[in-house]
Amino acid sequence: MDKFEQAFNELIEKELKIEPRDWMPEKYREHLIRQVSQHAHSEVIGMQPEGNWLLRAPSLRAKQVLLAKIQDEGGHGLYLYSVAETLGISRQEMIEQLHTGKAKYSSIFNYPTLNWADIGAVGWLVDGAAITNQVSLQKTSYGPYSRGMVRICKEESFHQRQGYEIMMQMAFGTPEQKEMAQDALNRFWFPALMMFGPHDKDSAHSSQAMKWKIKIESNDQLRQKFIDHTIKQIEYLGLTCPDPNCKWNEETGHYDHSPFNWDEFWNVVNGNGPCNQERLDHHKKAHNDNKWVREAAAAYALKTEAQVA
Ligand code: BYC
Repeated sequence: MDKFEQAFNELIEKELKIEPRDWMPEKYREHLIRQVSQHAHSEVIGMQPEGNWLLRAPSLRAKQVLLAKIQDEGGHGLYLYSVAETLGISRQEMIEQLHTGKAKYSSIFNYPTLNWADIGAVGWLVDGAAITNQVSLQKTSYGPYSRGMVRICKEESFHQRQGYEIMMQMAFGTPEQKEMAQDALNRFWFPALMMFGPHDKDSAHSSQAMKWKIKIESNDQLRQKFIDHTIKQIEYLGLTCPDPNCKWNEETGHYDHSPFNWDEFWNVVNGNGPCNQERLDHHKKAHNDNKWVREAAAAYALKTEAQVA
């Protein structure tokens, strides 16, 4: 082991941060590029199911709050693309990887948002699951990713509250609204749990990610944490968990759950979910339509640079 590798290992061992200027193993760099770019794509693609309801929000207040949330998600994407760029990949390459299917984005965004209660369920469950993971990632070993997570988590907490507020309005509203809230919970419960990825035993990247402290907690640990605190929120709403086996287990000190439908998960991850094609087509079109903006910004930057010189 040379002195660079030793220095890297010591930083990991002491739970100090690896910074862009530091030496790092090529595999560590590649691992982070994969995870962070996929995280960035998720933030950006995640704007679509919510954007779908902007023009149909039930009040001006609801519209303003939703708009602010969606703009935050775009901002999260930008922080994360910047984090990935510090590892030596360009934004353009990352977008190409998304468009060619080489890079993934979270499975959850391939499900449709059919009505306003779904917007509540997305904010509450999807952002709730995202925060559970991201709070853990605040301690990740790569400095820029860790610091990005601190800011993102602050904003995600507002997003989760936004979703839960909608759920409260629906669940404590008319019987029809309560029914819509229950239906949204029924449809989003299992897909939200699958956001944490496959079981630890089937997770290709977890073991190495945990050795490098990129991941601090495993897929199953985080999923269980999310189930344990969300059940109480379901009870407060007076709704029913769609999983009949989700019962408190005195022995484990956690809630049990039914087996997940991993065939459905892999089907969605591999591009065959209800909205995969629509999400990618929309992104490609927006990217092409906005080419002139990128060109104008680049030309302006060049002009300004020449003036300064
Ligand atoms: N969807 O070895 P594994 C948000 C892939 S929230 C799609 O366990 P890893 C937002 C995985 O990439 C969501 N693919 O992988 C919220 C790998 O395939 P590749 C974003 C998934 O990386 C509200 C393969 O399956 N959050 O943005 O150790 C509004 C094997 O899995 C999924 C993050 O991205 C999935 N659910 O663990 C708007 C958090 N799960 O790459 C936006 C950062 C697994 O070999 N990411 N796969 O082709 C992570 O923490 C980890 O990457 C994961 C997966 C826990 C997601």
